[in-house]
Amino acid sequence: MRRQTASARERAYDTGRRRQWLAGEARAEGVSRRRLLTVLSAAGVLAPLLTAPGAHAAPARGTAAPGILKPLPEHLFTVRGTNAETRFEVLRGTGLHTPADRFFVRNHTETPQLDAAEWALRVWGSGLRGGPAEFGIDDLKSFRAYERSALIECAGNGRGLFAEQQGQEVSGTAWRLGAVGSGRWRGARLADVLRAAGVSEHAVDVMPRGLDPAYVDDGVDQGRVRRPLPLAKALEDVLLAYELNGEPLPYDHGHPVRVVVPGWVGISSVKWVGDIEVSDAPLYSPWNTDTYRLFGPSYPPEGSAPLAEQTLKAAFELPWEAQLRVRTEHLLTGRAWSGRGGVDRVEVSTDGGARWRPARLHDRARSAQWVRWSLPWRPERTGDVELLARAHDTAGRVQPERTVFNEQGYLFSAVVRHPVRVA
Ligand SMILES: Nc1nc2c(c(=O)[nH]1)N[C@H]1C(S)=C(S)[C@@H](COP(=O)(O)O)O[C@H]1N2
Ligand SMILES: [Mo]
Repeated sequence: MRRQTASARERAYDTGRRRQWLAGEARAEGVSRRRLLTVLSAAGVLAPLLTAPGAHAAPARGTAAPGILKPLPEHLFTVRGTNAETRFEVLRGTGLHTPADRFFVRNHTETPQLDAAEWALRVWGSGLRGGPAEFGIDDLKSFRAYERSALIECAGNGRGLFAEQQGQEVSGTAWRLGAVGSGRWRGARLADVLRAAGVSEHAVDVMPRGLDPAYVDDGVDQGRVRRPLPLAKALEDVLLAYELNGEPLPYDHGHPVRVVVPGWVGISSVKWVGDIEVSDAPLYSPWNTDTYRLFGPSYPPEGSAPLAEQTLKAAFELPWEAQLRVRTEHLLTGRAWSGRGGVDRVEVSTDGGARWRPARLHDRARSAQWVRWSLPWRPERTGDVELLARAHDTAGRVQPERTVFNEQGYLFSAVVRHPVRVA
């Protein structure tokens, strides 16, 4: 119930910020005029002249990921353009947290090799009581350190299943379910840093920006990766993390410092953060206007409110089209997770969805974290089968049979039909 209030709050907030924009109070560098007009038409003042943006070409699938520094052996990763997807089967037996060598990478451009000793975070903007403040890595480490276990999951995780399972074409990287990883993050609380920087009572938005190169999409320079967070979330549980699983952050995951926004879509967790604008007026960037909203026939022309919480998913720790031996007992294992509350029930079907059996859960339900589950299965017949796992979360949600279409293929949440061959 509390969470429903939170999403209602998010909608009200979005409406409020649009009004402020119309009053000339918002800033929106790098947001196309066309997109802003669409967003603003939702405030009811401008007529909805424009439709949602056209589909972008899907990035080509390659065997090397330009710009990723860590090794990407084929048994651990599927490379998709500038990104690398974790093969879910290699999470089997890895524990709650994903080892850095198999943590998925989502890069808009390329990993910059930054030197922690030279790095500094600049906090600036109209939402501060005074001028800008700067924090080096030692300053950041002098704040009380917090450790938080949290998933990072791309909003497009599972996107490939819109086509594969629902026959719907969407734009963007066609991930299966491996654009998610779990980390033990250590760092300073963003709230503490903002307070030290002198955040004022008039601040409404906080926008971290990465130090990786500017993102050019279809020939349009969108500037550096940046996305506003409402101040309420920024003060709640966001970290400026400098460690992953007890080690300094790896280059590809934001070294020396990244933002970690528990439970929210991955784009919120800006890597290689170099500055944070604190604003007394709403901020827009292409990452909360053009993308990371839901567009399509079921949504308003300006799209849904900017995406925040993650959805609900379950996955088998098995290769896609795994070969399993007949008349042998197999221990099916997997993980299930939700951006709202935690997962407290997982059911598995080995007959295409006719009958469901409860899986055993190995972790307690926790927010922004997955649970591991298992179920023994002895297939008696040879042939192709689809295995299904269905998660329920503590907010009362359950995975549906289909996900409502959106053009950019975000927040896939339907029960996945995982193909295996029994031989
Ligand atoms: N600076 C910067 N931050 C970024 C990105 C990026 O390209 N540049 N990608 C975002 C997206 S879309 C996701 S899903 C996560 C991925 O985090 P990971 O690469 O550590 O798994 O980082 C987010 N933060
Ligand atoms: Mo993402």
